[in-house]
Amino acid sequence: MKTLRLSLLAVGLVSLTLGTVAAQAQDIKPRLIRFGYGLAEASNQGRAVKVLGENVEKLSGGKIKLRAIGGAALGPDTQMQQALIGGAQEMMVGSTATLVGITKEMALWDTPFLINNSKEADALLDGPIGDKVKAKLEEKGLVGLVYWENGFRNLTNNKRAVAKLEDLDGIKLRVMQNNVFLDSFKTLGANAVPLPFSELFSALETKAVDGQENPYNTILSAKFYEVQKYLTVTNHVYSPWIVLVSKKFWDGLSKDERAVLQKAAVISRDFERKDTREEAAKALGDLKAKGMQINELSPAEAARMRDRLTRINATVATSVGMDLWNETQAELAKIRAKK
Ligand code: TK8
Repeated sequence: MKTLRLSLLAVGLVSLTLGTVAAQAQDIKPRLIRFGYGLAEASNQGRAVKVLGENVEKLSGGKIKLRAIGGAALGPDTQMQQALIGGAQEMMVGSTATLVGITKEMALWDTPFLINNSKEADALLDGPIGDKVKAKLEEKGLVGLVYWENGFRNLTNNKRAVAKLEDLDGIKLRVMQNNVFLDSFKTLGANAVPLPFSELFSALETKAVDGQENPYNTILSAKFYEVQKYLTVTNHVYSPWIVLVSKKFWDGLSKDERAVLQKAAVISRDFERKDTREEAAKALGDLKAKGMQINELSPAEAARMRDRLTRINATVATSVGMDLWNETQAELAKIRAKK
């Protein structure tokens, strides 16, 4: 009898202990963030996602984990944006240009030649204008944490070296799924076709399109040099990436958890910009070594292209709203006056 009672007690104790362990495990089970991105792991985007993940984990004391899923394995930018809005995915990084269908103000960043250098880019994006545009995402179910650098975009194609506007005639050029880009390249005389980034390499390889435009870093990391012969230095627009969180997920986080994500995002941003700029500075040499033929536009031709593209400004101003457009111009003047 005594033995039975003792063993019952033992069973009771064991199950009590197991129960507590299970409850604790429940408490400390880390939150999992599925973080999607479009470029390869071996790219400026992939490297920065890794830094973000490490910092999220470190700053949360292991309570939040970030699972990075690159190469558009979770779908192109537009599909991931919808997954974030619906709450089926927690985070992503992608081009602001593909967000225009959701938040029209994002088209501001598509304005050709809006930003002249990295100092202007950082000041504008991290300042009140960048914040204002980012804040517009919330009513659409997204939270924008920080802007990363995609970079100044340049033109590649497989038909001919583009030395003047007329050389673009008839070139079938992939653009992002965005009307400003579509209009810009139509205005320049190219046959512009919108395509998601994830389909671009094979479209170039099968010659479904002749060319595309992206920063040096991406031309390198996406191996476009394997399927593109000519690169023209145009720097026609500065393109940002934006780190996004699903608002549904964000709303369920504690204040501390939000602070962790915000802080890790800022660390990743600072890393990403430095890394991207270092890579871009030597990428042209690397692309040349890979066999690309590179040309710069003469000052006269660059001016003609710029002139033609400024026709797009009026369209952007109308779609983002005249107030935001004017505030942006004023902010840029302020940034440029600061030496
Ligand atoms: C990556 C894209 C890419 C962009 C493009 O998902 O589509 O050309 O420059 O960086 O967002």
